[in-house]
Parts: sequence; structure tokens; C-alpha cells
Amino acid sequence: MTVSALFNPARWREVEGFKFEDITYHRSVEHGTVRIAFNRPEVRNAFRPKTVDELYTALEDARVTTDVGCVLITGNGPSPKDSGWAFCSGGDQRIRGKDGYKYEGDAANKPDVGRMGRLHILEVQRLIRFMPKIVIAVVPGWAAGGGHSLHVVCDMTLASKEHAMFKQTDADVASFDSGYGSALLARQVGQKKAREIFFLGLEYTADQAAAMGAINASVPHAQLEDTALEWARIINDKSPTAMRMLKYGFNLPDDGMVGQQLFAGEATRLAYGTEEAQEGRDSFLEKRDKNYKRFPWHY
Ligand code: S0N
Repeated sequence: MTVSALFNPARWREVEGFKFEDITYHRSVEHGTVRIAFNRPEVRNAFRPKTVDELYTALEDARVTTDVGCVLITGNGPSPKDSGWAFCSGGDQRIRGKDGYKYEGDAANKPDVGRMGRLHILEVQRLIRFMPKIVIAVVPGWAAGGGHSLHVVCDMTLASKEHAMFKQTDADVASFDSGYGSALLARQVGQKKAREIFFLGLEYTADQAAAMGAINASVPHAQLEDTALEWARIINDKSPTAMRMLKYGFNLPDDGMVGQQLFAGEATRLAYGTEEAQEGRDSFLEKRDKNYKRFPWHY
């Protein structure tokens, strides 16, 4: 089965143990990189609840796999209908219920209300944001609506020079991201530009997006995935601890106390490895006075 016209099967193997329908999930045969791809090209890779569940599952697997340092999120294509390319066109508008729940088919197929009564694409956004791995959006075509917001929340974005298009349609369909999708975008491209993107809903090419700092690079379409894999190789050669501290450091000013919590948690974890921390633990366990005198107050 052809995964995508840009996918090179010699460089990937399918990750075992999952039965996904709306996404594909592969691991590089060369380094600690996974490729997670929307696989609904006939609807410009719009996501339905099942898609989001699968995306979350794959991302969580990448998060807890200790020899994975980089995650590529992309969209398979082109569309069999019209050869159009997409990263993701956001929430599937065909199944958006007026009660806020999303389901397909008749009422009997409606999933458990408690489980689905939420916009769980936002949980995916938080997982991307908080996971201590570097996540790259690899955009081969349209990034629209919630798909646009997903690329915004990724650590970096590479896009097809010929086919990638960026458009924020949220206000057209009355389904809006007033969180990371807009506020973080404003941090990236500036307040005026971010407001233009949302308030006018204009279409931007990869070159235009790169010029405004919304993406890292506009890459010839045929080289998009190879370039992403090369960037991922470079990332995987770096110090994992340095990379996670850098990611959390970049996040911190915009993530409030949650950002501080993540950064501080990492600092505590690192401190646990010191003799000083071991003295604290051992003095308690040995029921003796603590003695930190041999540890300098570094300047
Ligand atoms: C992406 C666009 C600009 C591409 O235009 P183009 O190339 O002209 O292709 P089309 O002919 O328009 O599309 C090809 C086929 O794909 C279907 N399709 C495309 N996008 C969607 C979609 N999002 N949902 C369902 N179907 C889609 C087309 O209908 C067409 O099908 P056929 O061939 O059968 O006619 C253009 O397609 C476009 O503008 N798409 C819609 C983009 C959009 O508005 N997305 C939703 C925006 N909102 C969100 O994503 C929010 C996400 C979310 O879950 C959420 C979060 C917070 C609050 C609420 C929600 C929520 O939505 O519930």
C-alpha cells in the first residue's frame, strides 16, 4: 500500500502494536525519529474524534519511547479525488454536532457523552507542547483551521514550497482557537500579523509564511520529507537533557505556572542526581542530622 507520494518506504518501518485507520505511524530505520501522518487526504486530512484519539495514542507512544528524540507530524497525500495536498484542514465539519459532541452516523453510534464532550484536539496540542521531544510539522499542502493551530504548536515547521498553503478559517466556521492557535501565533509573528491571519483569513504560501517567521523553511516539495529526516537526524545527535531543558525554557514565558512547573520539575530531577540531594535523602533514612557543610555555595 502506498502511504504517501512523498513517503520513502526504504527509510521507515511501521510501528507495531497499533491498528490505526485515520493516521499512519512509522519509525525511521536510521535514527530515533517517528513519522505520524494524517491519512484522510480525501478531506484534506480533516480530523474526526477517531483521528484525534489515534494521533494522541501515537504521540503518547513517541513520548514514552526513550530512544525517540524527534517526532514528525505530516499529512499523507495527494488526494485521490483531485490530487490536492494537505497537512490538515482541522475539525471535520461534516460531523460537528450542535451540542459540541462529534459523532458519525445515527444516534446509536454516538460515543459515550462523558468521553466525547470535549475538544480533545486541545489535549493533543498540550501533549505536543509538553512532551520532552522535538516535534516538527512537515506541511505538504493545506494547513487550515485546527490544522493551522497544530503547526503553530509544533516546535518547528517545514513546508512545501510548491503546495503548502496556510489559512486560518476558524472565524468562517465559528469554531475558534483562542488558545495556542492564536496567542502563540502572535508570539511567533507579532500581534498585528496574527490578528490579520485570523481576522482576514487570507491564504499564505510557504515562502510568505517563512518571511513572516511563521515557519522555519520553505522546501521544494520533492525534498520535503528528506529534509525533515535530516533535521531529525541532527536533533537526535544532540544531548537529550539539553534539548528538553531548552524546549521547556522556550515554553516557560508563555506557559505561565505550568511552564514553570515543567521546567522546575526537570531541575529537581537533575538535582536528585547530585551528592547533595543524596545527603538529604540519606540523613533522613539514617535518622541522623543532615550535613551539607562539604557542599559549596557556588557563585
Ligand atoms: C482547506 C481548504 C482551504 C482547501 O480548499 P481546496 O483545496 O479548494 O479543497 P476543497 O475542495 O475545499 O476540499 C476538498 C474536499 O475536502 C473536504 N474538506 C476539506 N476540509 C474539510 C473539513 N475541515 N471538514 C470536512 N471536509 C473537509 C471538502 O469538503 C472537499 O470534499 P468534497 O470533495 O466531497 O467536496 C478548504 O477545504 C477549507 O477551507 N476547509 C475547511 C477548513 C475549516 O474550516 N476547518 C475547521 C476549522 N476549525 C477547526 O479546525 C477547529 C477544530 C476543532 O476540533 C475545534 C477546536 C476548538 C473548538 C471547536 C472545534 C470543532 O471544530 O469542533
